[in-house]
Amino acid sequence: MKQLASIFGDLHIHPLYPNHEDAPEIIVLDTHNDNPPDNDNWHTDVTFIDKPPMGAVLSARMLPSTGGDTLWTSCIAAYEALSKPMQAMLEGLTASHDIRQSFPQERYGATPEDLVKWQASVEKHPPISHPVIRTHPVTGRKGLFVNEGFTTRINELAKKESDILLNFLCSFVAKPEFSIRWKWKEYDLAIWDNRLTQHYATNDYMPQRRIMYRATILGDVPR
Ligand SMILES: O=C(O)CCC(=O)C(=O)O
Ligand SMILES: [Fe+2]
Repeated sequence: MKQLASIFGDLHIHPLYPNHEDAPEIIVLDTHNDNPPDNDNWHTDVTFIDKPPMGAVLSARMLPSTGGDTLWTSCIAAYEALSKPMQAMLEGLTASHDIRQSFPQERYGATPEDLVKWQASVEKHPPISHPVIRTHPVTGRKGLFVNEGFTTRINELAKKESDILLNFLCSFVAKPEFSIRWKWKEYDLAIWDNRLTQHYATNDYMPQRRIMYRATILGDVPR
């Protein structure tokens, strides 16, 4: 899996998710009653760094008897469905992305040992700005580049304006018209372009266990 992902580029080592003992580039998402899922929100992976991932590879290693589907949505389709005045208004705006929005201290810094790791990760990853409308570096198509997982603020707007607009944009991308839903079979492997997509891991299988491995491929600076 690591070799497959490496074909596309350098791999990211996640600062907070547990990784595989033999390969730090492989994230192990092992969810069960004592470690409930936290990817049940729409997000683009790792937008809290200056070069967010261009893609990721996800492999299903242990599945619940039902549930645990993953959905992906197109931020290009969402952008193209916005009215022209809304598209024009968003052009040129930037937004802040913060690791703490998806990796809060309450969960990832709960023990003294975790807290040290969490504090170091947060220090290493201060909030970062990216354009609200991004152009895909390969296709040249524009798409929405804000997500519920990490985006905290549209920088140029008043806080209340930003809150309302982010709320709208982050729910708009989730429309079924822009999305697909994957029902996993064991050892299925998904490869996605993370630059202008978001995904959502459904949390509907507790108290069953589900294990996924992820490799994350570094990308370029969003423009
Ligand atoms: O577990 C899943 O289905 C997806 C989890 C996720 O958000 C990810 O691997 O980036
Ligand atoms: Fe994700």
